[in-house]
Amino acid sequence: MIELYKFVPQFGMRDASPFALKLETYLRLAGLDYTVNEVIDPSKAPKAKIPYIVDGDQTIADSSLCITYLKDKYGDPLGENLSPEQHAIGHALKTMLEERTYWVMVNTRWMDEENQKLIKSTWFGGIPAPIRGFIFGKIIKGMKKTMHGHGIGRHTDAEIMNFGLADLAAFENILGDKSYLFGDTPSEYDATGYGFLANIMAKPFPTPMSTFIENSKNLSAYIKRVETKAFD
Ligand SMILES: N[C@@H](CCC(=O)N[C@@H](CS)C(=O)NCC(=O)O)C(=O)O
Repeated sequence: MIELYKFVPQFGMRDASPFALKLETYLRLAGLDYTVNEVIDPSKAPKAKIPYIVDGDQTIADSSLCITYLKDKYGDPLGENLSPEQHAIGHALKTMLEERTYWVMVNTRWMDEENQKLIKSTWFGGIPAPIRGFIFGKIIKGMKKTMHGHGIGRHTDAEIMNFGLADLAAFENILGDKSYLFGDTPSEYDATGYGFLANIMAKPFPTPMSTFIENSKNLSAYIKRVETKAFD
């Protein structure tokens, strides 16, 4: 049986990690049976990041490597009817969401002082008070360093948000009026789309990006559609 290691549900979200939500959505859409292990501390994960899976004697860390493994071992029911061009577009969209839009989310969610207070008292609420501030402070410092190294952390909040809004506009234009990115049936790229868009809509963190999704002709309905297909 496949074991999925993901975070404890948070902020009304099945998973506050878009990568973990993407992977669980993929498992559901692909019709694969799995069990869930909820992780609190990612530092103990094989690559110190969530999600990962264990399947028999195999441990695979990184949502995309997990999906590649699952497709190789169990088949690719979500990708077999896609053209090479659709795969290429899906790949580009997925990479945009994971390697750039993600950092816009990290900036709004973790660098804003009010959000920091909320995360510290909820997600980190189980950690005893004397060390909670120390651990949380260390995490924020590490994230700032990573964001600076990545480059995104060198821009103003407004510039960063504009990157995110441009990404959402690109996604919206490719989705158009379709039910899913490539027609009437979901593909693995919709698992990524859902993991990220649903997380952008997480209730305690309203941003211009969540407003963009609310005002979009199809994006809110798309989130609901993928969620229903995968989890209902
Ligand atoms: N490329 C990885 C990214 C995973 C990732 O960044 N996970 C974050 C949560 S959203 C994490 O575990 N961060 C913990 C840390 O960096 O300490 C994937 O696709 O799984």
